[in-house]
Amino acid sequence: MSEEDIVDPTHPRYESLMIRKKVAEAGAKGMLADSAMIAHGRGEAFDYLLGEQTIPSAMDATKEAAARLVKAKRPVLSLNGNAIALAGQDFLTIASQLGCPIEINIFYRTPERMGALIGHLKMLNAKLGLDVEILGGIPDARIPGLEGPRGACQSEGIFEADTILVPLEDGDRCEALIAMGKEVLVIDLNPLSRSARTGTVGIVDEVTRVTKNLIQLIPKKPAPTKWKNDKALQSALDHIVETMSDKFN
Ligand code: PTJ
Repeated sequence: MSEEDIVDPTHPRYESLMIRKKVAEAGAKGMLADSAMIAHGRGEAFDYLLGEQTIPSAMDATKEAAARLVKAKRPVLSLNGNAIALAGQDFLTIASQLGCPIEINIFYRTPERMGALIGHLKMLNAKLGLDVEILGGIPDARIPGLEGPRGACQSEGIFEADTILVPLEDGDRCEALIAMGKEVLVIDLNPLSRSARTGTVGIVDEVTRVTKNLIQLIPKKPAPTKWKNDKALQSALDHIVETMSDKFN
């Protein structure tokens, strides 16, 4: 029995430990980058500071992202290893609600990882009875300004998309997509990350909470606003500072 099999449901950090377990299991299946757990740990640290909850500014950002995805002519969900491991099933549901493809676009690209990630999403597609198009396996275009395999993308996916949802994205790619003139909707627990700051809308929240919220919000077809991303990120930072200072008062 592995340590992940003996998570006690009464443990105060049960939810967090179960999410960590998902990352460990996906790693064992060859779906993840070697540094995936480190990236996850960084996210956990920020989530702890946020109180492991969807704060009001994050809910506003999620509503804004839902509105922009619904309004988009060619939306795409760009998923990396961690996003698929944590919320693959929910992302398929969102893609099906929007009638858009998912493109697997990973930083550390190897044929083995791509095969494992495509296989995992296809298995979930079948389990849910969905037929979401999964792109990324046969790239035929490049994101300008991104060298090497991580710039590879598909023309009917990311390359031609007008609006892209990018969870746990690296800052370079977010900048490159913005430079292509796209609306980039970022999910990142770190309000200071380059992705959160560069994206059109930065959702400072844990990816599994965001997907659950998006599934509720998309059918309501909210209207986009004149979104001020800096203001929302500042609000997330203020929340962290206020919560931390309250602990010592
Ligand atoms: O699958 P690949 O090859 O594309 O690689 C994916 C990782 C995540 C390993 C790679 O993109 C990476 O190293 O990412 P970074 O630069 O560590 O950034 C990850 C960001 O995601 C950090 O800012 C974390 O705070 C944030 N993050 C981590 N876990 C979560 C998260 N945000 C939301 N929900 C999470 N569960």
